[in-house]
Amino acid sequence: MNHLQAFLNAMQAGAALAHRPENLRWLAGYTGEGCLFIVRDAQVILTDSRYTEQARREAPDWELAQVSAERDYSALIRDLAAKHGVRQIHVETDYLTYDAYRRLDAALEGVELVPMDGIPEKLREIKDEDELESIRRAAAIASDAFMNILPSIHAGMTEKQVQRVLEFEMLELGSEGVAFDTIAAAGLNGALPHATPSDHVIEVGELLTLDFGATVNGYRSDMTRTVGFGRITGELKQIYETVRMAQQLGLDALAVGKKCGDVDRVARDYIDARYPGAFGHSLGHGVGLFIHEQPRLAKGSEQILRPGNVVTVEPGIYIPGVGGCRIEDTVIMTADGVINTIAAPKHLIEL
Ligand SMILES: [Mn+2]
Repeated sequence: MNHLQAFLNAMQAGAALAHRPENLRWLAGYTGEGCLFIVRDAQVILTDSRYTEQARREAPDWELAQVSAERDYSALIRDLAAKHGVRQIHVETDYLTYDAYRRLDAALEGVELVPMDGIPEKLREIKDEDELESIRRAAAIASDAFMNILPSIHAGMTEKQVQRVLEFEMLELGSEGVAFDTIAAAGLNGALPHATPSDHVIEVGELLTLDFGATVNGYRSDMTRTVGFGRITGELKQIYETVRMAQQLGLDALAVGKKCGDVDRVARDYIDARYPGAFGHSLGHGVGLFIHEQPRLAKGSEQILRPGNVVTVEPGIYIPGVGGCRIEDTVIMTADGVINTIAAPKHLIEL
């Protein structure tokens, strides 16, 4: 079943207006600007002249409505709603700005705006074969890029320099761009789970955490590796091995039918018993067109893992004044088990 069909079924008889770029791509295969008007017997891309040819190429089955100086988005939507007898229309209230919502509401007199309630996002939790293939390719690019740059990164470089080398390599290998802002955190900066790469010069004896991803067809991958420079002391080594074991326990706990919260607990308990309070964030999250999607491997989550889910497993230990470490893979849930899309090794690499 294609995405549009699944969406129409989930919407039942409802009409919808989609604005979120990721949903335009997911529903129509269209990557330009504009919005989608969707009822069961008509699907229309609304855009301006810069994107009409692109829309024809990317979404040949969709009708096109072009805005102009005389007829803006509000006018086009009003006409479409009237033509199709729409009395109620689902909109992405979690995406539209307050102003955009008010404009729509004013333009659509007599039509009730109702929240779409995350229907596309819910459906997107289960990836189809094409989506999984894009994610696997994005994962392979990121993993290969990491392995490729290891010989050229060394103490004396700054976090920003390592970031540039890594991102360049992912682009060389075919990534459309970075999946999210790369994290490169060395030494004491490693205690910040979401550190921004800085001009900090990496020193011998420090750990460097690299959290990064590639993008293929709009789909993302997510991985983290922590490497050491020179000889790593006992304390940091201990932290590293604890994270590595917790990550393996998390991976081993994954299974279709299991509660997300139960997977989180396995890795969390292992770290909490050794480094209480040092692992603050969730164990993992869904990945797809967004870098953070459902399902989340989070404390107390009752959500059940299903075939086609793609999730990260990324425990970490963060200790102010000491440093930190995180190890992360992106994995695919299948009925027959778990496929780890990240091939890069996880033993402590000392450069
Ligand atoms: Mn992640």
